[in-house]
Amino acid sequence: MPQASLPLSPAEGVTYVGIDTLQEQTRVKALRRGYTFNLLVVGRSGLGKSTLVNTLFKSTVARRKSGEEEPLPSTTEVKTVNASLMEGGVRLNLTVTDTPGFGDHINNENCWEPIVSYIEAQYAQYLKEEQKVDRLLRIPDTRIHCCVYFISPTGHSLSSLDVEVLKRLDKIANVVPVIAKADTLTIEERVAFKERIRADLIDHGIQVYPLHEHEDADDSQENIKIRERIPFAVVGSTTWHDVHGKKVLGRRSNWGLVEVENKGHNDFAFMRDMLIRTHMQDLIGSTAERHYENFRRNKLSTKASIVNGQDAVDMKDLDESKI
Ligand SMILES: Nc1nc2c(ncn2[C@@H]2O[C@H](COP(=O)(O)OP(=O)(O)O)[C@@H](O)[C@H]2O)c(=O)[nH]1
Ligand SMILES: [Mg+2]
Repeated sequence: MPQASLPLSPAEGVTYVGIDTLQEQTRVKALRRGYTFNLLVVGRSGLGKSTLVNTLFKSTVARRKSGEEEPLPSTTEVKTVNASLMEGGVRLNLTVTDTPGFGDHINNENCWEPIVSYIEAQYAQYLKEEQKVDRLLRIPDTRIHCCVYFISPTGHSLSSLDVEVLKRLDKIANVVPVIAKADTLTIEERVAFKERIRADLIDHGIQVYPLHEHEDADDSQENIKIRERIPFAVVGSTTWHDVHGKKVLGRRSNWGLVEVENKGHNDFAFMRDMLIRTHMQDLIGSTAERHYENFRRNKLSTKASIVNGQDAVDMKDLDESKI
């Protein structure tokens, strides 16, 4: 009988199978398909959410057109802004959803419900598509891959509303907390405020992104640096200013200019780099593997117990209204 195993090394002069092309095959396929990345911004009115969304678009979309002014989609009425970017042959479909009006009432009891429902509705939609007999080859992904939570720059600590909302959001999505309007705090105030917020997060058992689970040695080096900076103290602006002949986004006051993308001035560029350059794939992956999976497991086990409990449940009764 001949040997069953094939010698794989071309050096040995025998069959070359080509397993080493798998990586390239995967890469080419991913590039062709492109990526979808969905962000949600959450926080009280007036904290600069819409401004930050526009800043993010300007610094990623408009920047590509040599800093020229580009008409921006309005986020006051339309809550979702969308851009399709193409760079180095990679297509990215970037969507940012704004949640106006959150926490604006005197009684903010359950004010997080519309946000939680929105996130869960996207999971439910995906699950519904996945369960269809004739499934789409590629299910449109509207799941929220990252939720940017805006903390008011009070310099004190997290408010009780922040704690209540964060406790709910961290169970269902990747949460990145940011200190809004960081230009209103001094450097010392920022450092102390960040420390207090980190302590509050630990005290309340709130898990923010990046999570410790499943990270390997390379990730953890990078993540340690990010964790030292979290919550990112950000500044947003959609106004271009001229600095030594270069156009930069910034906020001008009587005492000087805060440059949005200057890492010495605030953490906006750190946040953007994490979201777009270093952790996008991980945010997308962990949403699918962890948060969506939890949702799916809960829904399907509820369904299963309903079916077991009532022998003759019609599958029609288990449509999306119960999901
Ligand atoms: N000082 C300061 N003001 C900001 C910043 N971002 C936005 N603003 C201002 O805060 C106000 C409310 O901003 P907006 O983006 O509409 O907040 P939203 O209600 O959270 O969407 C506007 O006057 C903005 O110009 C910031 O980073 N620093
Ligand atoms: Mg707004």
